[in-house]
Amino acid sequence: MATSLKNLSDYNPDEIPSGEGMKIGIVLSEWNHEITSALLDGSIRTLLRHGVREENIRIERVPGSFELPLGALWMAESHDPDAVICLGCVIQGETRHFEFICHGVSQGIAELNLKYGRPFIFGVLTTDNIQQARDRSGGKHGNKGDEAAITALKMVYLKKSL
Ligand code: DLZ
Repeated sequence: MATSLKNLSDYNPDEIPSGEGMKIGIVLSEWNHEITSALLDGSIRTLLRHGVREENIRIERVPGSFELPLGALWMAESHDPDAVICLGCVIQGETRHFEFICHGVSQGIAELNLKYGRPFIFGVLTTDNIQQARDRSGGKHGNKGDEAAITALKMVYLKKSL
């Protein structure tokens, strides 16, 4: 589990399925925008690199990570993508708000996967501080946006190949 042992952008490109013909939705939380826009850049760059066409990537924004599950549900219902990538960043504060947001968003996204039978990817950083988030959004531990995009490609491919 420890991302300090793994670079989130470290993968063998030869093992990644082609995204040609795939439609991908991305739902982006506006909270901690510096971080989430870097996650978005990583996801888009990775999807394009692996053959997803720009016109097949649909991006919508929600106010905070807590709104990601509902934004993702609406994305799935209105645009019918093969997968929805949810990008957010929750940073620990002085109160228990962090726990409630993390629980809500992780549980909500997990439920969407099973309810809709399609991949809703958990691309949400949950960190103790802003430096840990920077390290994981294009810093020394890579970019979780890359990881989320790769996960989407692998899951869509798995579904199509079954
Ligand atoms: C309120 C709040 C706080 C304190 N911190 C974060 C955060 O670190 N990351 C994030 O994505 N959103 C945060 N929010 C906003 C909530 O996700 C949500 O938008 C509000 O509680 C309104 O439902």
